Amino acid sequence: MLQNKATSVVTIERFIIEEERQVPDATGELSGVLYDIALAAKMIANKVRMAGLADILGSHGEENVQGEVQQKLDVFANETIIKAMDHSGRLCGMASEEEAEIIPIPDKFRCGKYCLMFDPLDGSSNIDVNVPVGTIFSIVAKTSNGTNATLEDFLQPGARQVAAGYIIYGSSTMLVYTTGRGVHGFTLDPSIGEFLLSHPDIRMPAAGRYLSVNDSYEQQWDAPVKSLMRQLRGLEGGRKPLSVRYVGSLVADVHRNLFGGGIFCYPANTKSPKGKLRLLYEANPLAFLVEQAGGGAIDGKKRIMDVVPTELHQRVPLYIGSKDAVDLASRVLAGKSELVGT
Ligand code: P6P
Repeated sequence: MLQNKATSVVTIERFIIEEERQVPDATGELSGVLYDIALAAKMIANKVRMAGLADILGSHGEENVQGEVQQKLDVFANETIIKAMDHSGRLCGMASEEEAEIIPIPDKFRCGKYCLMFDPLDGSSNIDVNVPVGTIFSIVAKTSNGTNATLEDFLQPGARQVAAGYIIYGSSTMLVYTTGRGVHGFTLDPSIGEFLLSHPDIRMPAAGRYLSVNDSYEQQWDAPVKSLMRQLRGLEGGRKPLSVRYVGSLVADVHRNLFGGGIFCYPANTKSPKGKLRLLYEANPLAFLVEQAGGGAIDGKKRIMDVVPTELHQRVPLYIGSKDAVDLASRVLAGKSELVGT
């Protein structure tokens, strides 16, 4: 189903301002954070686009907090976002997948009222083989007293997000975001260095076409998960089988399903008993965006955006996509399907 296409040239800056004007008590601070994210995205896109040419491929050699070997582009993306955001006076702190602790705003800069959480370059292990990678971001308002953000400000349920989105660095660079007033997509025109509105009011098809899952973990799943995957594949329960599409890059898989409909699943398994994906800067922002587009996102037991975080880098199982498929997942994983265990 082709999404409605924009019919005139609208830059992301103009769109953000027009959205801001619809919010009576808007101060323009959130708009400023979104501009700054778009700027950082352009700088990262430029580097990612050239990755195959410059000698910045290969691992940076140092391990990040996840115990993963960092690609140099990971480091660049992380530093680019921090430098683009830390002096604006709109944030009171940041949290990154690449940093063990929260990132304070330097004393020389003013603090604002928002906290930014981000995965600077998700799926970066795909860079060397030219597979799309992405940046994911989530914004919440500070709730603690005092000027600088505390850990408490970041450990808010996803339902408290004021904005969220991602940038996908693929055949084109797209920025897709929501502030709770629908989901809108902007495509970077590199010839003028502008993100132009290309996909206003994105709606996720209710019935999906795609199943995105790494079933090399099948032996490590529990019975309800195995039954869910068999039902999604049309092997039991009489459902129309979904086509399996798995890139291994979260943003790419979710982006495709956003337009084509479908479900992305990263269940808990014996290797990752709490799942692999991160709640604060992967599951929550994508859940906000997908719900705004008419889809759903659960951890297998509850709505992702209702999970109360306890740690900055905590992991969750993730089932995200078209409402029809996520509702099935919810029933089957809660043991409400007669097929479980067959
Ligand atoms: P697996 C990439 O490393 C990532 O964090 C996500 O982008 C992706 O969805 C997932 O891990 C892939 O994990 O275990 O299937 O390789």
